[in-house]
Amino acid sequence: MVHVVNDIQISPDRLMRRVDELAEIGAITGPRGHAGSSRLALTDDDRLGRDLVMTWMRDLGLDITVDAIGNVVGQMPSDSGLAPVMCGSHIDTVGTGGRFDGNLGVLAGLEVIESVMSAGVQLPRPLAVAFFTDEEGARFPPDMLGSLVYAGGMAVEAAQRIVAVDGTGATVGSELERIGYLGAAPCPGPAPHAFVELHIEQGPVLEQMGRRVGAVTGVQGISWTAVELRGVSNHAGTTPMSMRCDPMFVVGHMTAFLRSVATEIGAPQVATVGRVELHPNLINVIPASATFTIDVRHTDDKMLREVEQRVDDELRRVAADEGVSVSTETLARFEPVVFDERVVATVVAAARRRGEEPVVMPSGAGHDAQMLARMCPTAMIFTPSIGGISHNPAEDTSVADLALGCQLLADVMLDLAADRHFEHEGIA
Ligand code: HGY
Ligand code: MN
Ligand code: MN
Repeated sequence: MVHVVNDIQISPDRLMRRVDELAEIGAITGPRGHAGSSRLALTDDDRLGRDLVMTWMRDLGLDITVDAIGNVVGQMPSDSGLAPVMCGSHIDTVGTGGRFDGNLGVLAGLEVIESVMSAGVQLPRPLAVAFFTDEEGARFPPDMLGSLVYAGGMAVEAAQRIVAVDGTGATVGSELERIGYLGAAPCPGPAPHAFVELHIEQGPVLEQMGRRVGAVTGVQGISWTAVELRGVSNHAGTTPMSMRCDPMFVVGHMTAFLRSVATEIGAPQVATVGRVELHPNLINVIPASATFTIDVRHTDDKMLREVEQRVDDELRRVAADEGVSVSTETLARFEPVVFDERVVATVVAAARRRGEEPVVMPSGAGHDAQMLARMCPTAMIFTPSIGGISHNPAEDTSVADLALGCQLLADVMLDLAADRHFEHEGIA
């Protein structure tokens, strides 16, 4: 069946105006002068970002629901009673965020819906766009928290009890209430007919391969652990090396160990120590305690479990040698997710209709789509990241690639609304 390329034309200018306006909220300037955003989940800046996107949803006349974990869904008015084709992502950022991570998928969804509504196109079922709470998990772990609860992967009461890692004692529930986003809609949310997320790749693959589109097959497994080490604080000048119980030594050893394990295993294995806190954190005091985080990921869960075990064994061995006590807490653990091949094939076909040969690839980063995949046929569209940079104000993608990604989101959503994904056996 020859598909007529859908005649919905998105407006790149309108998309970029919204990207720029949202980026101004929590605006930061990176060390090399790049403009980024810092809107940690459920902070005042996150609230301002939410308010702005909700205003755009209201201006479009969308039916808006806010649920008990603060997820917001804007749906085209429809008396069909049919589940929507949903797109979306997140608008919370890491503390040194860029302008596109998450934001692109939400604002492109708004752009697609506005384009469809202004073209007066009648669809078999409505379209919807969502932003999910706390995708980054940087302030309230785990990541993808809002979409996890939306998909029924965590009870909303348990999620509301999660305490911020910043030592303020704030909880998800107290912050939702404080910023006015403790919504009435129940969790889990209603299953969409299908879900597709447009997102920047946040890595180097598309740029290195000279391609403009990624058809994402799934998301690798993610394991986050917080480690607390307690040693003996002492004088840096008088304590012989043989008498030290130094938690920072264990942190340093484990950081090097993680790098050696990831190097030995090779791609796609990755390992990161992203947060280290020392007490008392003074130049001439052997630390009393150290807390640090371990982020390890792999597309194969068996391999990921092996790495988790090796890391835990080495941590306990080197801590015992150093006379340092260890306690660990799992902050996030998500198995690898494989997206619906028919939706991936729909992304591939849409890209080819636009003259682009996509890279069929897994995602190294976590995304809300990996949670929605528990509820409905789901896939993602990647657009290139310049220099592979993300979680950094220098995060950038060309306007032409952003516009192509948004146009493909429109194409795929219209295909999904007409159930054309069911014509695909798999990824051709
Ligand atoms: O951690 C991640 O992969 C995502 O950015 N939350
Ligand atoms: Mn993201
Ligand atoms: Mn991110």
